[in-house]
Parts: sequence; structure tokens; C-alpha cells
Amino acid sequence: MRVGALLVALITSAGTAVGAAAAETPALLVVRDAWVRATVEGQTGSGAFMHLTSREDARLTGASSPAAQRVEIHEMRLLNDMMTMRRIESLALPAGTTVALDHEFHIMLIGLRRQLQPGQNVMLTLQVLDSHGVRHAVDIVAPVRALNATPARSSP
Ligand SMILES: [Cu+2]
Repeated sequence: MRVGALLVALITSAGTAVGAAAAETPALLVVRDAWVRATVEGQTGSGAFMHLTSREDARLTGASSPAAQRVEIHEMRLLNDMMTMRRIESLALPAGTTVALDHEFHIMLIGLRRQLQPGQNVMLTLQVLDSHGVRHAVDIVAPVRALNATPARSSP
């Protein structure tokens, strides 16, 4: 396991997408069920949802996308009886634990460069910091789903 993790780190440092090597090297991060909510014309923001499972203790420290000017990690919070969301610096990804970015936590795309319609794909790059202090860039492709699609909820 240790060898695999180090190998991924080296590949990432060299600038190659982790995803490209995933078939041969066990990736640090497994991304499942990624999708982005479609927008209506003129809408400038949207959410991206996914499930993340890291092989080792790590943190999601940020994200970027060619589809948006800015991408943030958000947390939903009840504030004065109002559901609000705020940016958080990072999100813990404990080893072997699937972390749901589906409601309480989500990825926010801000300053969209175009309308997002079902059938399109959005490229996202997740920034992950592993427990050795190595930064990983994980490229994913998330399909755009209809406006009224509801994120998969974890069972209560
Ligand atoms: Cu948000």
C-alpha cells in the first residue's frame, strides 16, 4: 500500500493526471457519482456533487474548473433559522472512509462561463493534500444533470 501511494505522489508531481494512471496504479483518491447541477440561462453559480474515498488520510483543499471563474468547498449551516452556505478552507478525507459531497458539503462553481445543460460534461480538478504533505491534482469529468435532480443522500 505504501509503495502504491508513493507512486501516485510521484506521478502527480510530474504533472500527469492521477486519473490517467488509475488503471495501473491504485489512485490516492477514488471519486464516485460525480455530477453537476444544470443551470438556467443567466445563472452564474451551481453545485458539484460526488463521493470521495481516499486510500490514506488526506484533505480536500480546493478545486478548479475551466467552466467557472472560482470553485469553492462549501458547508451548509443553519444560521438564525436560515440555511446558509459558507466556504471552508478544507475538508478531511479519513483513510478508507467515503465522504459525501452531496448536501451538507458540496463543491460550488462560481462565475460560470456558460449555461450548463444536461448531456454536457464539466471538467473539475480537485486539490488533495496527503498526510505526507504532498499535493495531488485529481482530474475528473462530471456529467451535467437536470436542474431538479436531487443529490444522492446518505442514509440517516
Ligand atoms: Cu454552496
